[in-house]
Amino acid sequence: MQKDTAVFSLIQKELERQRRGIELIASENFASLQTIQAMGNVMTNKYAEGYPGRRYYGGCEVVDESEQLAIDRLKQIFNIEYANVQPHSGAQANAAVMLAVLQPGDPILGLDLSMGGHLTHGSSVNFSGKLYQPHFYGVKKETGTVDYDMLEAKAKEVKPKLIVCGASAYSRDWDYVRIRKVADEVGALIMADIAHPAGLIAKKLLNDPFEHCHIVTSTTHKTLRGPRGGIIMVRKDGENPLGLKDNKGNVRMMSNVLDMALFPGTQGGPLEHIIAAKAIAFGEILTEEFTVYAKQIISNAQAMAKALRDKNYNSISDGTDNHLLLIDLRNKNISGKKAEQVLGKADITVNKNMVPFDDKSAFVTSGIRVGVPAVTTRGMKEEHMQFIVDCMDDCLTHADDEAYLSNVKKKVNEFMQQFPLYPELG
Ligand code: DSN
Repeated sequence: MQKDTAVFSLIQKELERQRRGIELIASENFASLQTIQAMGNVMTNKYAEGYPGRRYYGGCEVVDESEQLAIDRLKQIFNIEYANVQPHSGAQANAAVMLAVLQPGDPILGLDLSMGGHLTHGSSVNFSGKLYQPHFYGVKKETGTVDYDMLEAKAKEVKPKLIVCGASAYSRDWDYVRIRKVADEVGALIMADIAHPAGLIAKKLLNDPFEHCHIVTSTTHKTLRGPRGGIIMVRKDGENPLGLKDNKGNVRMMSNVLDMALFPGTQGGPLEHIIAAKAIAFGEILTEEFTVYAKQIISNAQAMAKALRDKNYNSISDGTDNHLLLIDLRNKNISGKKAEQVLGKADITVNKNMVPFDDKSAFVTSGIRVGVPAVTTRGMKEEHMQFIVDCMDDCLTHADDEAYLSNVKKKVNEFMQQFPLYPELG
C-alpha cells in the first residue's frame, strides 16, 4: 500500500510545532519515545472484551499478559488493591464510576467548572449534569482556595450520593480528611479525580487521596506522562459503604462493580495497544528518574510563580502546590482569549481559562492557565522559568505589535533548540 504522505507530513509538521514552541498547557506533556512507539503496535488488531483471564474472545493470552503488567505496575505505583486500566479517557473513567455508584437523578456534589472543576463533575452540558442531579461547591473569593465550609453546608443540604473532588484548574492541594468527614456524615462516597496531579501524588509530593477517598480516577497523559487514556483505582477493594450491588442484587466488592460499569457498562473492546503503552509509562513512573522529574515539576512551578509575581501578575491563591498556575489577567487589561492568541504568535502555547468569579464568558475569560510538566520534560530547570515569564510578559505588553511578537517568537525558537525533543526521530 502506498504511504499516506498527506497524513505523515502533517504528523511531521506537528512534531516540528512541538519542538520549536514553549508548551505551557497544564494538561499536556511529552510521553517517552518508547511509550509513543508502543501505541502504534499490532495489539490494535485484537478484540479483548472482558478482563485478563476472563475474555469474550479467543487469542487473548498475550494481551492478557500485557494488560496484567499494566495493572500490576499501577497497583505498585499507588499501593492499591484494585486498578482498571481500560478507560479510553478520564471522562470515560468518571462515567463508569458514576454508572457504578449512582442511579439516574441521584444528587452529586463537585467543584464548579467556573472555579476550576471539570466538565464531568456535574456540568449541565455533560452526561454527569444531565443524568444526575448536580450541585456545586466553590473557592473562597479572598483566598482562591476550596471553600470546605461551603462543601460541608451543601453536602448537608443536598445529601449527595457522590462527592467529587479534584479539578482541572486548581493550584493547591486537597484536604481529603475533611472531605471524608463530610462524606461519612451524609453517607456519600467520594471520587477523587486526580487527572492533573497524579504524577506528583505517585511520588508522595502531595496529600494521598487513596487513604480517604473510596474511588480514584485519573488520566494517564498529564503529569503521569503516559499515553492518552484513563484509569480507575481503589486502595481497599472491600470498602463498599453504600453496599453497592450488581445487577442480580448481590452486594459486591468495589472492583466487581467498577469493572462491570466500565465494561460492559460504558465501553466495548479495550485499546490493548494503548494499554501496552500505559504499562511502559507505569514502568517509567516506578523509576527514581521519575521521582527527580516530579520534584522538578514542583520546583519549576514555584519558580514560575515567583517570576510572575515579580512582574505583578496575579495568580489565583497567590502561588501553587502542584504543577500549574491560574493567572488572573484583569489587572493587565487583556482577556484570556486575547492572551492565548498573542502568546500563540510567539509559539508559547497556553489555554484561556475562566478565573473564579469571572465576569467574562468561557469563550473570552479573564485568565490563562499555565503548567510546567511539558517544559520540565524538555529538561528545563528553575532558571529557565524566568526566561519564559519574560517572554510572556513581552508578548502581553506588546499584544498588537506584530513585528515585536515575531521577534519574541524567534527568541523562543532559538531558546528551544537547547532542549531537543525526540531527537531519534530526526
Ligand atoms: N482537557 C483537560 C484539561 O485541559 O485539563 C481536562 O479534561
